[in-house]
Amino acid sequence: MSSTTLVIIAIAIMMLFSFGCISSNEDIVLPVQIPIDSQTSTPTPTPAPTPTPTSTQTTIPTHTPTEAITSDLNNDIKLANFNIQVFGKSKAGKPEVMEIVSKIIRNYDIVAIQEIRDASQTTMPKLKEKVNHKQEHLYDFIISERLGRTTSKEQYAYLFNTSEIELIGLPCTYLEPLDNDIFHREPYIANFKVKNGNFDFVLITIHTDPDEATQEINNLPEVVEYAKNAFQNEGDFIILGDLNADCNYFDEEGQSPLKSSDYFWVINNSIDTTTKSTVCTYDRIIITIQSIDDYTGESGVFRYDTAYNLTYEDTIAVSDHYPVYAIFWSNRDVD
Ligand SMILES: [Ca+2]
Ligand SMILES: [Ca+2]
Ligand SMILES: [Ca+2]
Ligand SMILES: [Ca+2]
Repeated sequence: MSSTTLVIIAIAIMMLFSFGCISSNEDIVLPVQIPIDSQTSTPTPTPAPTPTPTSTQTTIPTHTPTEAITSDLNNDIKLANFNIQVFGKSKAGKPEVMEIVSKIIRNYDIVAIQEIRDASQTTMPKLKEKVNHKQEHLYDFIISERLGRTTSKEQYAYLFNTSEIELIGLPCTYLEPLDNDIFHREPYIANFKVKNGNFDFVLITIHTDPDEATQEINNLPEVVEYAKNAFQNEGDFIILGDLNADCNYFDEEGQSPLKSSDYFWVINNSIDTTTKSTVCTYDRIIITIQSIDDYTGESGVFRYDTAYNLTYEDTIAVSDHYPVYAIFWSNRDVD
């Protein structure tokens, strides 16, 4: 056998065993199903509204938050995370709930969603239709496979405004090492880029299992390493999700590998992300240090109950979580 033949066989074997995310490559044809309404309709995209004054804001000292507020609308992108508690057919059948969820989503350019429980796979298409509201908006979504160790499966989704954000590369769920079942629901990883600027970033969303939240949170740096390997040209990695990162499930003041100097916790410990009586910072946005210069310094929890003047019953009918959000510059990226 010639050495050339051996090399060809070796390459073929490597290709057979390669798995996981494929790094961004313009030649890749995406197998993910993204029905693009935007190609068939040409309404003028409506800019996302500015965050309501009812939102609690946090700042980091090196940045002035007022910059974000006074900036041109086209110079930033609004990212949010929302656990829409048991989001499935039952909730999708409640128009008033879907109305509020849609209204919340339209405040942001991209939203990571957790706790989709929907064997029928009809809830996210229905939400997208509602968000787009007769083609006035151009949102689309990508969704993970159904994940979980038990028969109760959950999916993650990213819902994004296609006039502002585009998907690049191939999304994937984190592939755990053999014989090391760390995550109940493996994080969902996807690479995006803003259309009117140069900010590109990888999102990593997770809904941790409450009972094993600490272990799962402490293993998230491994997921970031995996994502860095999959998207080698990227410097900005953003972990966002319902991490259950507080109260009985996680010591938010304690040590964690995710609290190393490589990371900045955008949503700080003082924020209450629960709609019920508990005061817990379960939902988080955590960025790699390379993203600090892309972060405007503006973030917080979106109190949709006060923003939309909802009763307690109407509020908890939507979710037991509030969304959390962070705003990034669309044109200051260097990596
Ligand atoms: Ca697992
Ligand atoms: Ca970047
Ligand atoms: Ca807290
Ligand atoms: Ca960056």
